[in-house]
Amino acid sequence: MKLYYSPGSCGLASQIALREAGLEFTLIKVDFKTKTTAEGDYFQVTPKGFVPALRLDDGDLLTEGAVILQWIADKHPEAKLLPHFGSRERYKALEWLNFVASDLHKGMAVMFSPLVSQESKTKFAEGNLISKFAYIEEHLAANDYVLGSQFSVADAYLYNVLSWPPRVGLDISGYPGIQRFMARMAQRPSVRASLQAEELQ
Ligand SMILES: N[C@@H](CCC(=O)N[C@@H](CS)C(=O)NCC(=O)O)C(=O)O
Repeated sequence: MKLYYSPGSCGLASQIALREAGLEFTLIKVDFKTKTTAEGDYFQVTPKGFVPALRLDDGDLLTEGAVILQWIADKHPEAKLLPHFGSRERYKALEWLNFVASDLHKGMAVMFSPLVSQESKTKFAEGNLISKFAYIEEHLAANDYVLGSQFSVADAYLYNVLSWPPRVGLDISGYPGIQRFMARMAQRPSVRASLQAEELQ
């Protein structure tokens, strides 16, 4: 398998999940500016031009981070990366994956956009993102992981996106539950290895 990524971007969660599942994979770095990899034109891999993308051993390609995470978890149920199909806990996990993908991830993406002025970013953070952090804080103040005591791929995604605020000048050090969660995640061998592989440590 090949995971297409760019250092520090939203492919980190997929890499963490692949490692948690004990899977073999090759990392292929995508240059966002040129949309190329060592293999050539990234648009030939996916016309979306986005990471993450996972090339499966049978040649098929999966895109959309939250979907890649579910595929990894479902292909390797022994790793217990998601609750089983049909259970109430499964829908709780999907609820979080969806929240991280649609609200948090894309909200944070505004903060990185060269199309948005700093003034608008500051207003957006105050009017949109702070309430998201507060919601997450309330949950993590009472739970070690998104689903309670058990790690899941939703944690990988949440950790991934919550590592971005300091990069855009958003201070989240005042959320103790989030800080404890980030520290807990940073201890996992899968996370350490992924950060190292992306040369972020
Ligand atoms: N809907 C996609 C969005 C993925 C996405 O936003 N990827 C960003 C990095 S976090 C990207 O590839 N950006 C390319 C660019 O900015 O040129 C998903 O959830 O996987």
